[in-house]
Amino acid sequence: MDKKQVAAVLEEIAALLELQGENPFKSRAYLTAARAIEVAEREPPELVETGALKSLQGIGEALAEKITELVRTGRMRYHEEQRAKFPPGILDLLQVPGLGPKKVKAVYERLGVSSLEDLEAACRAGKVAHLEGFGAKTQENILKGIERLRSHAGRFLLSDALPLALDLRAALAHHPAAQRVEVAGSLRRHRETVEDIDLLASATDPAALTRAFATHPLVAEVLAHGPTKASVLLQSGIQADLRVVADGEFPFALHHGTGSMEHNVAMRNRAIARKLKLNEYGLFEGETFFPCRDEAAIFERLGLAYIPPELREDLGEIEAAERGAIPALVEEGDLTGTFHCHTTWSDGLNSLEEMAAAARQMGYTYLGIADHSEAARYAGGLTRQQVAEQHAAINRLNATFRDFQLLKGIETDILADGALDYDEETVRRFDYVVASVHSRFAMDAASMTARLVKALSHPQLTMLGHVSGRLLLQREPYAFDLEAVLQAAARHGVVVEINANPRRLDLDWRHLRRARELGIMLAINPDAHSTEGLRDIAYGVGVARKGWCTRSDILNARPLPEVMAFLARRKAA
Ligand code: DGT
Ligand code: CA
Ligand code: ZN
Repeated sequence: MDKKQVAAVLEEIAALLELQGENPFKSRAYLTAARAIEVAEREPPELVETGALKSLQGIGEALAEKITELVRTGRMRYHEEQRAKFPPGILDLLQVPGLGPKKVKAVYERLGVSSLEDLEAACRAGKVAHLEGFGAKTQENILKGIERLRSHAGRFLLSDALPLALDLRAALAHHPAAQRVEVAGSLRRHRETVEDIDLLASATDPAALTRAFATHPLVAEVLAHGPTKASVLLQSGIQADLRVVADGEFPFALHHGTGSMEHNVAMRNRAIARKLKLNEYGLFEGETFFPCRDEAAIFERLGLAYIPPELREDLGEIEAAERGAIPALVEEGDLTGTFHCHTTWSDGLNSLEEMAAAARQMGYTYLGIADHSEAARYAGGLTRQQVAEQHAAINRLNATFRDFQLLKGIETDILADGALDYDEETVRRFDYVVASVHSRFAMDAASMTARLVKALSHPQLTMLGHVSGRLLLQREPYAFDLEAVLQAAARHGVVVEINANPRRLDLDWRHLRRARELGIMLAINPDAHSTEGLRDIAYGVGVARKGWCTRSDILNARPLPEVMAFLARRKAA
């Protein structure tokens, strides 16, 4: 059993306990354990056999025993007992956006609803609106949620697909028959969600390579298998397709298979305007084939500078390439540190020391700690006393570092009225302040906009966190006027975060151009709750690149002295 499978069982138990109205601490314990397993450095079987399981944060004797049973036998009796208390479809109901365990419990107990189909029928019959605590509006939202759930079905987070795609690519690239192997499709373009994994290869023996692909250990089922093509279903439920072409065709097939469709159409039209034909097999004038070594050569043939895959969305990249105006996109290696990270002081899994060590290993010269503020009780928000203690701890650690520094930040809740947490004096003690919405998502657009704009006007605010509140494939952004919020951020000189957590990727790349137009400074933050979470920053870099950002657009791509000067200016303002 791998980490994800173990974590999924623990998460399911947490949900089932909540459905039974058990003490919330009990189900929280299972969620904490799931997260500890996910971020553990070792795989579950090793954790079990070495006895290291119990030393993980949040896993006690009883839980360790249950997890051991699961890892050794593939089953956990306790899990099965909890499952047996409900019909199997009930867990699907929890996937409906806005339908928490309390509401699921109500529709199950009072209406006998135990599947998505039942729920939809009950809503359409108007029965849900009559339940206490529901109403017509909730019923309507549930119907919308079911619809959204169905339209999301079959899409995966970039972060679920990319590591698998890279594993497959590496395995294929090592095969003796392989010449070139690349990930194509929406993954190569760094879209936030993807439908499948597209792989493209050239090989001296295509059949041998497709065979290696179809028999890879990640594969659960072979859907189709020919000499130059194969489609498989991976154990995680994601489909992966491999196409193998002759090496001379590879650049054309790669460009075509990378897309987007809209970019491809624009490129094909550009070729036609030059009396050429471009398709997945080549670039032709009449019957004459123009060999191209790589994608850059194709672009060059069409009078264009190389267009990085992230920009291929037909959003002006071809015009820019024609003018030689493709920007030098920011790279992960440009980042000097980051600002929004949690530790065991609030709801993070690793200590200040561990987070600092991990950041230094990544070559950062600073790491900004921004634990939750007092209002975020659900996440162990810091009291004023704890703020003082954490600052003392940071000072002690900083005294031991050379060429590295922890910064004292905070992620303060934006309260319902747009106020920030803490009194003026406490707020001034931080090097910087990130503010985010964590509660009361259901306000109408006008109130939510006013709330955000009010928060942005706070003189001590440095940065706006996860702007839209969306959770990809799970929760839509709250209703608000993004343009008004961006304008307020620009007016007050507030930095806007690109939250790199792969479930958020918020601000969305589609809005980054507007943010830059308004002169807004951006920061790429992992919102890490563990040392491993720091690595999520790569997804944020992908978003920044998709949004045409260069190094100069990103605050944490500047050297520390400049960052400190920026923060100090902000505080003095
Ligand atoms: P996805 O799979 O929904 O996440 O998005 P993509 O972009 O990976 O789409 P996919 O896998 O259907 O196709 C991969 C690429 O192949 C796509 O980005 C563009 C290209 N492609 C596929 N079908 C067509 C087509 O009918 N016309 C053109 N011009 N290109 C296509
Ligand atoms: Ca695809
Ligand atoms: Zn947050």
